Amino acid sequence: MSVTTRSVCPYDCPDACGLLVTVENCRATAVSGDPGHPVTRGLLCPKMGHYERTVHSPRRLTTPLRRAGKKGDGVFEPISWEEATATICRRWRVIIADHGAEAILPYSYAGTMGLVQRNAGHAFFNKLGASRLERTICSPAKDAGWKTLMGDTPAMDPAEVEQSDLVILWGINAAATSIHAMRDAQSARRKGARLWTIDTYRTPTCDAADETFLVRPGGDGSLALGMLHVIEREGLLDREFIAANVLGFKELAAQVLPNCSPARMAEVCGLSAGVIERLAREYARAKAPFIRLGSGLTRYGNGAMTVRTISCLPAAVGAWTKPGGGIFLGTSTGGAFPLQCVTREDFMAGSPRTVSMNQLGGALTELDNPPVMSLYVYHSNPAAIAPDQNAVIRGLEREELFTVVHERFLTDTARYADIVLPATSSLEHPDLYRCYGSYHAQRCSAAIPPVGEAKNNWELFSLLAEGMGWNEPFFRLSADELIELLLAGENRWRDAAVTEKLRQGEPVMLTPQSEPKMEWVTPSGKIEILNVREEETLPRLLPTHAERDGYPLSLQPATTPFALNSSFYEQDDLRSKQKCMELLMNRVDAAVRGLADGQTVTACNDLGEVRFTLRISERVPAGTVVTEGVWWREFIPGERGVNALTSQRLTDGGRGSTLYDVAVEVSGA
Ligand SMILES: Nc1nc2c(c(=O)[nH]1)N[C@H]1C(S)=C(S)[C@@H](COP(=O)(O)OP(=O)(O)OC[C@H]3O[C@@H](n4cnc5c(=O)[nH]c(N)nc54)[C@H](O)[C@@H]3O)O[C@H]1N2
Ligand SMILES: Nc1nc2c(c(=O)[nH]1)N[C@H]1C(S)=C(S)[C@@H](COP(=O)(O)OP(=O)(O)OC[C@H]3O[C@@H](n4cnc5c(=O)[nH]c(N)nc54)[C@H](O)[C@@H]3O)O[C@H]1N2
Ligand code: SF4
Ligand SMILES: [Mo]
Repeated sequence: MSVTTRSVCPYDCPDACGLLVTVENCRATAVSGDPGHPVTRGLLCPKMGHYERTVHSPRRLTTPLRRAGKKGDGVFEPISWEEATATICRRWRVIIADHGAEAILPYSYAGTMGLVQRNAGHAFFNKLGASRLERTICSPAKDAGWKTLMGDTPAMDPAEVEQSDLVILWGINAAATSIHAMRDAQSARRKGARLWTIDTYRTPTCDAADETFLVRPGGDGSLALGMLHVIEREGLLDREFIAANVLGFKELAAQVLPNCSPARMAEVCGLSAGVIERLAREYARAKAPFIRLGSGLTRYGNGAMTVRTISCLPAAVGAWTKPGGGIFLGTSTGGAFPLQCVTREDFMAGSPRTVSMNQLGGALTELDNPPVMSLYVYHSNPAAIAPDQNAVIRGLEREELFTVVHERFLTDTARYADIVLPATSSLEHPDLYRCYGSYHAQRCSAAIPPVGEAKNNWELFSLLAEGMGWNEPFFRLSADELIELLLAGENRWRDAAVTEKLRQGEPVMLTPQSEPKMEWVTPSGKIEILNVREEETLPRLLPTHAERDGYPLSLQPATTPFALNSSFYEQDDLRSKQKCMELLMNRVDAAVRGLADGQTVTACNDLGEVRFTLRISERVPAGTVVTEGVWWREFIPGERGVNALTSQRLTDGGRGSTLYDVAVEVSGA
């Protein structure tokens, strides 16, 4: 007999799609987009069309494992759950006695976005007194840049895009990473809007645009400054809006913009002065220009400043006054559910040290007082996704480091574990989801029983709490009870009726907090182009890190439609659509180096060397090379993936990763 159940896509994607899952004999047999979901409206991305192939993949881990070979070899033997948890707790007690609890480091990110499962370890590690992980790999520079200018002003409603007459997808590969934003942008285009993309190479998103502008990596701040210069010089400002709503435009115009002529900015961003002038004029003359800002351009040494500078554009032309006008970076619905009920910061005694997840390599190999003696990884794959892979792997190879990995698959990270624990997929556990690309939320129950002996994140932390001998009743709550805590009460986002629908598993729209749109939640009550609380009081041109590294080519470790970070490589058909780990290079750069399409090449810099298959491509401008996806080691030609070339350096604001701020040289062989 087959039944169809509602579920939610758990992945780190802005959309948290509503799913319909067909279940036969306790197995998921088909997955489709929920046509009744207000945002998904039946449309799923190619990755999730056969989610059942991930859930029931023969590669799934089904029992706990103990290492039976050298670290990294991937040789294991099965053990029972009792033995696994007893071993972990025993090792941790010894480490705590010898070095203190800070010698234990949790590492997790966003394998699942569900509020319970994603945050399941926080209470446990708070109580343990472990080192705290700064979870900043994705795009904290975006928030930092926005905050400098806009304070706590809530995001506009992205659905307004349909009322815009000029849509700019800026540093976002929406066709791969935000398919519903792409659908809505195309819908605006059908109604007459022009669609521009601004990227570093021609992504699939660019194919759908009227025009594409390719900038030098990390050069968008100069483009925005050049546009502001022209807008000011040619009197295209909305002076009335600025007088009433903006602090410091005069200072920007007097102190910064004079040095930002299109001719000068052209040298930095790579577009011609004429194009910068045209962009400025057309942007300023649009009735309701809408910018959707992605995360690509934030992962640079100047990322926060770039976001801050671009965000000045709608203020300069008064775009905010029009329905459909403004800039959208992502929603923040944090206030809708009281997350502290799950994270339990109150369990923390003292103030353990903090380790940046972007500097795991350094933490494992260089930290002292105490050194990291145990690493507990859950729903993340740092051996593949974290910057400076060589440092991370040197750390994971340390014989005395006790590593535990809770995973669905034997990932690059799990291969280095002393103990591997099998994790459930999202169809096997309940959770509550909100999202960062829109305002919907949904709760779901398990659709099928756990595959093999897999356990979910929360169950496992309950077991570990028991193993540590803790009597705290919190750890005996079920995942459903935690969801109830999150749903308790009502707030500005959700009234009783919305909360009841959530209880029933229906997708709901939370009430956006962006009405009225023109209310600036900053200390001055205005958009603060001049922010005297910052070290840099005004936006200005900042360099990237890599431009000082001395290598000639900018490397973009970009996204693919057929994977999500290092997830989905278990699906053979999705992987084969990506072919192999390619390096896209312009014909000119290939000719200079004597390289031919299809050959193996090595990209290198001071951090490492990585082998790729060369693909000569007109999608990439000269001076830039691109690789898409974060491949598992078993499927690549060499020993290292692209992150052997990315660095542990941080962004100018938000302490984010600088994964796109990379320079390399490429040679044959
Ligand atoms: N299919 C798929 N979907 C995903 C993901 C995935 O890996 N695959 N990852 C998920 C995650 S975790 C995230 S954070 C989001 C990210 O989604 P996006 O915000 O789209 O971020 P990216 O795809 O990393 O980068 C967006 C674009 O920025 C470009 N870019 C890089 N540097 C610059 C620059 O200096 N200037 C400009 N203008 N453009 C630049 C890149 O070439 C890329 O095309 O997507 C999520 N969704
Ligand atoms: N070169 C390069 N590096 C990148 C990026 C890039 O585009 N290029 N993107 C960066 C960005 S934006 C981000 S956000 C990070 C993402 O980095 P991660 O958050 O580490 O993301 P994934 O690679 O998807 O790995 C998630 C893992 O969680 C596991 N998992 C899924 N669900 C569960 C669960 O319920 N429980 C447990 N225990 N495990 C589960 C999956 O099997 C998968 O192996 O990577 C960053 N690194
Ligand atoms: S990965 Fe994103 S677009 Fe694809 S199904 Fe999940 S939420 Fe939707
Ligand atoms: Mo991300």
